[in-house]
Amino acid sequence: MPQPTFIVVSNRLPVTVSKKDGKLEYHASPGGLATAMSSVEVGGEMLWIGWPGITSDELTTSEKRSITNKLRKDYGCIPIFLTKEQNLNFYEGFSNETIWPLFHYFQEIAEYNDTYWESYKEVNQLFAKTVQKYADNNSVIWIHDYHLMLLPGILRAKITTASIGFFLHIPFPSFEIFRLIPQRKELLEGLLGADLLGFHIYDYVKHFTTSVTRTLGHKAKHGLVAYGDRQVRADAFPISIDYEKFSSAVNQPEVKKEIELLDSYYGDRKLILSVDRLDYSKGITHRLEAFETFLDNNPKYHNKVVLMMVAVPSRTEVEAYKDLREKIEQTVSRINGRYASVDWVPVVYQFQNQPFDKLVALYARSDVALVTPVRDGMNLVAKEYVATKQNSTGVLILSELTGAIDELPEALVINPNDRNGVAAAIRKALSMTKKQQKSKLISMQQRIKRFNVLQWSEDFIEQLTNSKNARDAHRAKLVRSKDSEEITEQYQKAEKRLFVLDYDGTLKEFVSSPRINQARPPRSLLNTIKKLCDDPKNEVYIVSGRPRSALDSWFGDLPIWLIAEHGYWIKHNGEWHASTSTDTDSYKSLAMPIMQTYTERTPGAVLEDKSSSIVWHYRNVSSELAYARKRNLHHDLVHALKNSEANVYDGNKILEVKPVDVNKGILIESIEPETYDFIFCAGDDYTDEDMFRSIADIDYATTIKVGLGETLAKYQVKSVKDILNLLRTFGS
Ligand code: GDG
Repeated sequence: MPQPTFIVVSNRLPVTVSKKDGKLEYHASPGGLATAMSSVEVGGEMLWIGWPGITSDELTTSEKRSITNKLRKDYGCIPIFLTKEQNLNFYEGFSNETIWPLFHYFQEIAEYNDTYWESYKEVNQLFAKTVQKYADNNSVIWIHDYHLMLLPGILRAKITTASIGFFLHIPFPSFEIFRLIPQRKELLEGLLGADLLGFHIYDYVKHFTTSVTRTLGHKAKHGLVAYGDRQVRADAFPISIDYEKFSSAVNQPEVKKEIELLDSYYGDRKLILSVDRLDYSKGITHRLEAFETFLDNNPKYHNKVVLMMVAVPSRTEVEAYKDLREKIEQTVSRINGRYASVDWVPVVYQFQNQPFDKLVALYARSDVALVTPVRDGMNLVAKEYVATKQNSTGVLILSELTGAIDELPEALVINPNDRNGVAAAIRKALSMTKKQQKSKLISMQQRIKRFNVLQWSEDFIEQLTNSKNARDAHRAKLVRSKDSEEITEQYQKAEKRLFVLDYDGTLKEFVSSPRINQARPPRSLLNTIKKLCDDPKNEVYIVSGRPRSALDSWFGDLPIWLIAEHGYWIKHNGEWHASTSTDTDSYKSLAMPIMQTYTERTPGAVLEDKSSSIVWHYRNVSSELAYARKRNLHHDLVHALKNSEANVYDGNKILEVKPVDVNKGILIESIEPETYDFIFCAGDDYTDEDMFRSIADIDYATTIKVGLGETLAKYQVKSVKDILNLLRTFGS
């Protein structure tokens, strides 16, 4: 088999193309992603697809061709050329004026604009088209970040069995924030096209799965989302840095030279460092104001401390960034105006990107790193600062609203909105002993070193491969024509055959109401069952959660066994009898009033009172309300029934209270499966798993789950239609 192609897709390529005096230039793009990818091994070719940082409006056709050739040949990259307009509406617009602010909890500045959204869809389609040119069903595709949230879904529809992973580099906000975006449904459906979704920390995973459940109504448990015929996994993969690069850089002569320069300029003044892209999520003005408060409260530090503020230009065309820049510059001027003296400027502000050597020298020389985002997916600056401090001292002050806080709890933890708290942390940092500083640094360094960016990418790819293997294993259970022939052959050879068939969801598609008329078996189904009964070697059981009356009215004329209420009632030769002596009244009287109250309070919910159980159906309740009500009802019922003989079961859009000793597994054991030489048992939900488990070791038992979730059954089919087709092969 050919090796899979590994494709990385991100908005920006690791190489940026620019044009100077009519000549094309190629530079490495900033950021650690390229390093992270350098170690990934999937055996086959690796390609990187993305935008090279220059719009097609600025290029001639022959320049585009030349860029395409060079990027492919020298860098393994495939460029996607965006127009100026797409850059404006897709990148600056939907990505950076809608998603970015909202996902960082700046809902008041998020723009909801149809043109932005149309462009976002268009560019995601454009990316998909290019990916499709290079990918096939065997490929491993890793998509990065919030610009491309629709891409997994678009690709899944085209290349159905490729391994698709997605990593979000920014926070996934809580559902209350996420729900504000009008396109929330489309974005989630797009993401769910992936097999594996990576987030920096578990909080974001939880926010994502809650949003899926409450927006789309799909169940999510332990990060696993059951989505159509697939399972999508969401998990935390905290991104890290190239630890080796930062920890060893201080020894390089160029960096040493820069440190000497800083030393000669600042002497023994304390340096407080602030480094970020100029972005409102980074809390830069909060930082400045806290520093001002620190100066107000601590005159003894005047002339002895300098705040070195590096703000890297970012998204300079977006209005909010222009406003922020102005505000920062005004605040810097105010502070310097208030405190500067002939030989002291308290805030040194640089609105420019620093070369790597200078950046590392700043990390190395600074006594304190002041990292105060009001929201940050992870924050790599904090990790880089800690990694650079080899055999030296320094204090990290870190906002509790960054993802990095989980791995760097030894930092002085601050809330960026607490101006006095941050000022107090600066003072504390400046007065900590060298020993205290070292001990904190060492603990943090050990942690980051163990899990650096290479491990991060390897871990993600490994989990992505595992997801694919799990999916393949899942598919391996699907009944193919060869399996079908084998089952029919066993059937033909057998002398005494048992059929145990669940009804709703197995022999008949679910209907929106539990009412009996809608769920009535069609004539074709009755004929199929009748044909099975016509063979004297066959015994047929229809098992259902429904009440006796429904089964009587549907199948009363057929010579079969009927099992009602999941095994509580059994009918043979015209007589119903209960399979247990549990006193149903005692637990029903506890559960009924609670379930009635919830039904009245929940539009769309239906209560079904069976003789042994009570079922609360929420199939027709809006998914958000269903989520909230079901959780609370489950909790109240478990509490009320804790000393009773009944349990609460969480089924397919139902909650059911039923006796502990009634289940389909106990039922099938009572039928004495060992007295048959062919068993065919089919079902679709959690109650049927008890049957599958109870006959799992019998080699002449064929167990089949209808639907593609996890199962103990030997085989699976996708739909009711498939199981009926299989049943029709018997006796024909
Ligand atoms: C996003 C998420 C998440 C900064 N100034 C200079 C410079 N940098 C480099 C740093 C660091 C990177 O830029 C900044 O990374 P951050 O993680 O701090 O922040 P974002 O750019 O917002 O990144 C963030 C990250 O994605 C990864 O998933 O952690 O939460 O927002 O590496 O060193 N590099 C140079 N000169 C500078 O002046 N050379």
